[in-house]
Amino acid sequence: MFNQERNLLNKGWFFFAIAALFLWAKSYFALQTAFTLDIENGVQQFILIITPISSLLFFLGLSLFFKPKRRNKAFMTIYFLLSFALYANVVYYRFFNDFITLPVLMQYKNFGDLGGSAKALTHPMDVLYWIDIVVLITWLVVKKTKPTLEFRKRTVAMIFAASLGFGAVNLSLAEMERPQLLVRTFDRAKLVKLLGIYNYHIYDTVMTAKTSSHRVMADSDELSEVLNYVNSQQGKMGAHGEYFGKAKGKNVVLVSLESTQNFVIDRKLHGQEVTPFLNDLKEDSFYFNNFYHNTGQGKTSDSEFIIDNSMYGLPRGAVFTTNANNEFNATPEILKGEGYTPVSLHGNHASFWNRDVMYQSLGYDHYFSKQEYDVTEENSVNYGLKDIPFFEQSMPMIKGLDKPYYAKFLTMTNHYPYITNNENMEMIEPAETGDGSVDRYFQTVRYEDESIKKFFQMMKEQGEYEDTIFVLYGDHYGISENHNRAMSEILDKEIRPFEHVQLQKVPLIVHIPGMEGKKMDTVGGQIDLKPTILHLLGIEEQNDVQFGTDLFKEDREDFTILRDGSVVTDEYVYAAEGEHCYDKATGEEIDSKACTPLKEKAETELGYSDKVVYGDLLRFMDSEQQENKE
Ligand code: GP9
Ligand code: MN
Repeated sequence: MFNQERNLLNKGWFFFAIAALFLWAKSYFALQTAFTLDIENGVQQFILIITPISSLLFFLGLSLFFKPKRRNKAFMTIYFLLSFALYANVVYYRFFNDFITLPVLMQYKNFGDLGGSAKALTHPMDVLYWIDIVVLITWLVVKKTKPTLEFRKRTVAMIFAASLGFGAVNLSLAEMERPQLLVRTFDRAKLVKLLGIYNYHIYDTVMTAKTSSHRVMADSDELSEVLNYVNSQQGKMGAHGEYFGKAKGKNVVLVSLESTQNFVIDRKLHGQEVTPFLNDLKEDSFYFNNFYHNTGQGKTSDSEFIIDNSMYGLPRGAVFTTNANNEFNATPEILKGEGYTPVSLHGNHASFWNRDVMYQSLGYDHYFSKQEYDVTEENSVNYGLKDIPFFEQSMPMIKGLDKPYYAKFLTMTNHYPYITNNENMEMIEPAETGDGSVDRYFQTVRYEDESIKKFFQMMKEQGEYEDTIFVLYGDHYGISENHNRAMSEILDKEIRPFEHVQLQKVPLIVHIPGMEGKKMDTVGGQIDLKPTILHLLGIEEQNDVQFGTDLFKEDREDFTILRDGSVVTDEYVYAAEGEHCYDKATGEEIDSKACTPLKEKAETELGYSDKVVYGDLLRFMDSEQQENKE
């Protein structure tokens, strides 16, 4: 028989190792089977294998700091909590197709939804998530003599060193796979895929703590200060454009043109137009050729935020992920109050950019996301559904809506790295700069243009066109500074900070059936779309924090601020990076003093906007309005 001393089952380290193995196995099992993580390559597969290790060694290791008497209990409690976190996500995912976040945990509503169907959401196979706990407890009880968890200091140090090592490898591989993963936080599925479920929760906790501390410190005086600023700005409040009410009661269709910059409009490549349909459309539309995106790291989600709120995105991260539970006064919510049905349509996962949560805060009635489209290998590329099938499949969805609707269509195919996966998609030869992304960009833009053409055809054929106004805009740049060499070849000029700022122009086409087109030179940005749209529909804003102005207003100030602090007016271009000041008409660099007031205004305005978002100041709006009435 075994000597007690030699029996492995009595060894603390053996127990620890087996438990860690169990926990790793079920975490890996969950990552593989319970969530849809779209593993794309061998590196990601490898990440998935190692990703639970660092955090489970770390957390289980914490139990070793307890007094020997308490250690077993501490160990099992931690083990149970980790298992519970894992299983809770598995069940939550079955229902919401998303991962739990702390703010969501605090929103009892979500769990109310879940409550009724919790039973239906558990499967017999789920026993696998719990059976290990039974085994471990039995082990501890049966071997009650001395299943010691007595570790030498050196062993403890090794456990934490291993945790750190695995964590570092995991993080650097993740960063390689998705640069700026932690800063941008665009997608929980991506975070879980690249960091694992436990690290994801640590990250989520830190983020939540950070944003909620800002919120706690804020008070309503700060809101008054911001309102004073906004109301003192020229032409902000109650200033109507010439077209006020001209589209009263019409449906509104917003089309977000993914990564579409204005330089593609009217451009020819190999003698062919890159955007033949948009070029035609703009002739009988209001076409704004001095229109800029104001987005930051939140990319598409920032553009959505800016357009619906007339406030800026954040200097770091995306409002959609950091402050999704704030109080807002967004266009969808306002329009809902006017009898509209606000919806968003997009062929990517509902949780991407936290849209599923944020859309509720913005007042959308429904989000038609990937789940509701028929997405196959063939009809998708890159992030999801290709633009043409996206518009085709969207038609019955919007036809089924109560009118009038406010429907936002987010295109996706023209997204970095600009991939086509079928010859039919390639309607123009790529460019020949030798920079693959830039070269292919023209092909995917051309494809996007075709999809918009089809969309307009279908809207006409199906009788949706006449009663609808169309607002098409580029969401943000597509070609970053990393591609300046190729871009200077395309544009046939050097890309200085001046040209860089000018490249942040995106197309804006406002098409109102039955109304004649006009080229609009006013300098503006996405920040101006909320008042512009509301005014077209004849809706007055209330006492509201909005930083933009109606683009149709005759004497509006030609002005827009980019998220990096750059400013464009009719006279000047101020490039924040390197603090260069240029004469807008000639592109000549001039004395930076000319731009100083612009620079200061940008800092003030962006600062106020950030204050509102970080402090969740709009929650004080009701009391503020009350005071104003008195
Ligand atoms: C994905 C799409 C692209 O849903 O919005 O996001 P982006 O990377 O452009 O922000
Ligand atoms: Mn985008």
